[in-house]
Amino acid sequence: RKLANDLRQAIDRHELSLLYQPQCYLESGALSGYEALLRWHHPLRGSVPPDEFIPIAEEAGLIIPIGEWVLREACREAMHWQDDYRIAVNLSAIQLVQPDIASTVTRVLLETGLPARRLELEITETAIIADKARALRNLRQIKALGVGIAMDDFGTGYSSLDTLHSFPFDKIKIDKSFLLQSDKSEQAQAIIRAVLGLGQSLKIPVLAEGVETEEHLAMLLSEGCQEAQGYYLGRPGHAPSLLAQTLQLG
Ligand code: G
Ligand code: G
Ligand code: MN
Ligand code: NA
Repeated sequence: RKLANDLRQAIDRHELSLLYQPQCYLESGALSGYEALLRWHHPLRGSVPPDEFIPIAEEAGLIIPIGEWVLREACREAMHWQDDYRIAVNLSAIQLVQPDIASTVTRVLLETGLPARRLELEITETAIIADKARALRNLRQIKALGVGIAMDDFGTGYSSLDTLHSFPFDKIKIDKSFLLQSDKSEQAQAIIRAVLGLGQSLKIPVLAEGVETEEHLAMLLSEGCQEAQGYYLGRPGHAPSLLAQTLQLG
């Protein structure tokens, strides 16, 4: 309860910020884009993890203004980059079923000037299942703008295959838990291979999350995975435009 009240003022008090984690093409090793990851610095508690405050924001209805802030901030940041990398933004289930979500995305793109093709929205299966008809209608409208739609945390929801069947996703993100367990679990390796095969059959590029070692990277490359993200490739960090400025100064 208390946290929800504090969260209500977090935007105005500039306590929210975004970190950016690189996503890379495996074959060329080139950067493909960044995922924006929300952080909250609470004045007394310090850093509160998103796993903790996003559910609170969702319950209190605050995910609507916070989510719009994230979207605008991420698009604005991406406009400062020299190259036209993609910016990936997580969308909560609550945002996804708002009747005006497509017009919110349209407005933010117009306000910031970001070309639609540079934006990708990451949606979880659970988000779609909550109100499937409405979620799919909104996703179609957003996709029609030219915005990419990625299925996030793939393999952890309860109806992965049905969800893939319902909507033409532009990307599948294999949940990091599979790669993290793959060192010790042949089952986890088999699941990764199966998802890569699924992506190939459906002609949907697959991004593997949780790449923490060189071995992970080598395995994904040999199995034909298209993209990767993880600590081995880069941790979530400060805005790339700020880094570029620092490099120019130094
Ligand atoms: O960055 P980190 O691994 O701590 O993120 C934890 C979880 O919070 C992930 O599931 C991630 O998708 C989610 N998350 C991070 N930023 C956002 C955001 O801006 N909006 C939503 N809805 N979820 C986010
Ligand atoms: O659910 P989503 O995919 O949006 O969450 C991304 C989260 O995964 C971020 O909070 C990020 O900090 C975390 N993450 C990114 N790369 C790695 C990694 O290599 N290992 C682990 N353990 N977590 C990661
Ligand atoms: Mn994500
Ligand atoms: Na994920």
